[in-house]
Amino acid sequence: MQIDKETLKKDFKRKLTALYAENISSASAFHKYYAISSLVKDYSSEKWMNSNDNYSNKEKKQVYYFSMEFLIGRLLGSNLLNLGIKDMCKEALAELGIDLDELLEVEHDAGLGNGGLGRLAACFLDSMASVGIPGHGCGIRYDYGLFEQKIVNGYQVEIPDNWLKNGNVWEVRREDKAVVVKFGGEVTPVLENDRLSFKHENFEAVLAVPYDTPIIGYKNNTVNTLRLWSAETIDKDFDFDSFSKGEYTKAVEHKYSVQSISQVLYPDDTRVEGKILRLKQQYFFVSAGLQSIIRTYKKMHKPINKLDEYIQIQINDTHPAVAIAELMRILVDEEMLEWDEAFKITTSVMSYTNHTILAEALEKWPINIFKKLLPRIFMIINEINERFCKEVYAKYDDLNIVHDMAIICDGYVKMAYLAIVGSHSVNGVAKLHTEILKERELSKFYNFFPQKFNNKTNGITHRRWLLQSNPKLADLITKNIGQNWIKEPIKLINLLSYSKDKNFQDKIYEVKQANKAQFSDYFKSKHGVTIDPNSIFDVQVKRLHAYKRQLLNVFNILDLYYRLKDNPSLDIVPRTFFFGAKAAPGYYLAKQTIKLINTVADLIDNDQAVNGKIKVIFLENYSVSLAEKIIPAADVSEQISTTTKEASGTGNMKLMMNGAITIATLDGANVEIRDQVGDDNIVIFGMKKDEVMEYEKNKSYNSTEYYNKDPRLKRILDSLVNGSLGVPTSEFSDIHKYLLANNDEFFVLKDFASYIDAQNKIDELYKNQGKWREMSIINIAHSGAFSSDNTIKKYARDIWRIVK
Ligand code: 26Q
Repeated sequence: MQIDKETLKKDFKRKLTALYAENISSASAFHKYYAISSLVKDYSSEKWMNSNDNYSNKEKKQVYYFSMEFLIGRLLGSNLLNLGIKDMCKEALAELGIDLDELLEVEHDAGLGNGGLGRLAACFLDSMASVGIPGHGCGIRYDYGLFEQKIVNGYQVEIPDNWLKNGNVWEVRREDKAVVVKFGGEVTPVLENDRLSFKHENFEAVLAVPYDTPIIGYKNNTVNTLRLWSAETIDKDFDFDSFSKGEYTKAVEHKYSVQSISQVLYPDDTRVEGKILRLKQQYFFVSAGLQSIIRTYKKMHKPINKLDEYIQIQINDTHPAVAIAELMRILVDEEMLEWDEAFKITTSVMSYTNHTILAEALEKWPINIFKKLLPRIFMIINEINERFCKEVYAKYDDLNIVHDMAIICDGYVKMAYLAIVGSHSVNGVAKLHTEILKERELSKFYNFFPQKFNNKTNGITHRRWLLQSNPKLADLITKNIGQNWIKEPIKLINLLSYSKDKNFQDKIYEVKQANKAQFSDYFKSKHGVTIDPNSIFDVQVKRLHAYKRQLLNVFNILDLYYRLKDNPSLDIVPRTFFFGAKAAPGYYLAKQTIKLINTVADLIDNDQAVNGKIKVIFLENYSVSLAEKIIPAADVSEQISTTTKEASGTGNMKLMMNGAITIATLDGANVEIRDQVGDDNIVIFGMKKDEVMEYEKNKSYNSTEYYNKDPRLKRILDSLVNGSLGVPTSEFSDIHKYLLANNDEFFVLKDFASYIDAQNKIDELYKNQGKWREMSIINIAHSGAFSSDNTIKKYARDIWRIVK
């Protein structure tokens, strides 16, 4: 379907009237947003249907990305862009007196994720559709996404994110495709025709209803599907049994208990708690997803033992790892396959991506909880475990190794081990991360299954993170190297020949200044606060975690503040330090760090002595849509995690792609960014991998030594508890204690001096604008290597065995 401006205008007016019985002059911005979005969805429907038909007619191999999180953000802008009708639509609406940009701002973010892992899933969906891979998402349609953050008196306050309150225009409810998921009850083996089968009784049956969202590829007619499952009671509103017995409260209680399964995203991405509801969420969407995949597969009339030739499932961290046992259940109990054959198919279908090496984030479930909620699944995992333990014993003849590798051990079911044993591929998300998994965290599994381990460095979609969010830069690039980079992002490398071109450097600077001014205007109108667009925009945006070391950033700011107080004529380029970070609601230290950032912001604001040279801005409610505003305006990208702790990072790639210069430790994908741009175009500081590992092994770090040795650190740490920050002395005593009495787990004090040097180097580099702009261009030129299109092609080739 070819849409022109006049058609769109006509369609839009008709839509507004059909939906709301309104015309343009009477409709609210939200109604106009909803009408245009509904129209965009109409325009994509035929492509969606055709893609589905094409996949089933041609019997194409389908990939399913199973994830507890999809951090999509807004869809109107990216859908218009990918359909190739954005400019036309903007003009058409302008002719009707409507500003498209205003409508884009009305859309509520789909915030169904915590951070990196969920956003990666969203970038992968965009890339799979855009490179034409039949790849779909499978997850949970949470009623409430990640909480909205408000800052009250410097503290984080969480507000529920009721993102569906005005409806979600993009989704289609498909009640005709609902399936039943069973929890609890008892399982008894029965012998039938010489074969053991398993009778499941007294279970709780929950209805899983899918809501589908089209995922539109970039100008290629491909439309894939994100299928999110919602939990409902089978007989809709209440349990009629209880109702008819007069037990009214019980009747509605059941309804609420069922609905609670898909009610809310867990907002914690650090410490895993053995919460039964979370396990219920996991099995709920995994079982529903697999049932629907198998049902579709069987419509093709292919033999079940060829499943792996047509279906591939990627599990996003261990959260959906129970899929391995659920597929075994379907193949053995329902499709009547023998165990060995079923296991061969299962491992050939499944692959697992690991996103973390922090021990406290590795999922394990107490046996008693697991067994009670998923009795048959537990039996299956037990069987997988027993067979695996036998193999390990046969190979090593050593019970200690069996103990270390057992899936069920010490009272727990270990999901990472299940994921490894039940998959044909285990990948880390950056070279360094994969090395650490192989050498340390999962070394025993690597020795046992070396062929399964591989690296797939993360990526980001350059369509959202450059083309859409930074149109000025995108236009400038296209003017100079043509538009091929949009379909082939690696072509950004052609910018290299302009890196020393004075004229182009000036243009790059103008774009950055325009983006900074635009952000300052936005911030002024929203918060009434003035930001100097001529200051360096120094940006640290990511979840708040001790290992990400927002504290180190704050300490540099405090040190700079004291230097300015001691010497008001200190020659530095004015700098604005931006922080955007949500803390898990139960993560006390992270929340105190937010209070500290805001306290330092106030201290500086209220001090004439620093003369507007530095400013601290806490960006409330950091989210995908806010990221799209701040990243194009960033000069400096803060990637300062303790080396070995950040699996990859993806914000680092977004910022680089927008021309920011990275100040970083050699952690996660920062290493690969350094390898791309070279040491001269990134500022590296801090401990290296071997050093961190050495200290951890020997337990030889003593933070107090650094406090005693470095008067700058002494002054900063003392200020936390001596009242000089303008808050009661007790306010930050726990941060103080964490760093000194508890010995600073993430080496903030140890890396402090080298970080300060690196920050001084940033200041020097910025003063040399020729050099700075050249660096910026070199970074943009190399950022094509981090397009998730490249990443996804590698998954397709190496893991999913898709030949294109
Ligand atoms: C697990 C169990 C119970 C409750 C919560 C969780 C949970 C939820 C989310 C555990 C971890 C997460 C999210 C992890 C995450 O976002 N990891 C990041 O993944 C990115 C994409 O690979 C990497 O770039 C980051 O380095 C990594 O921290």
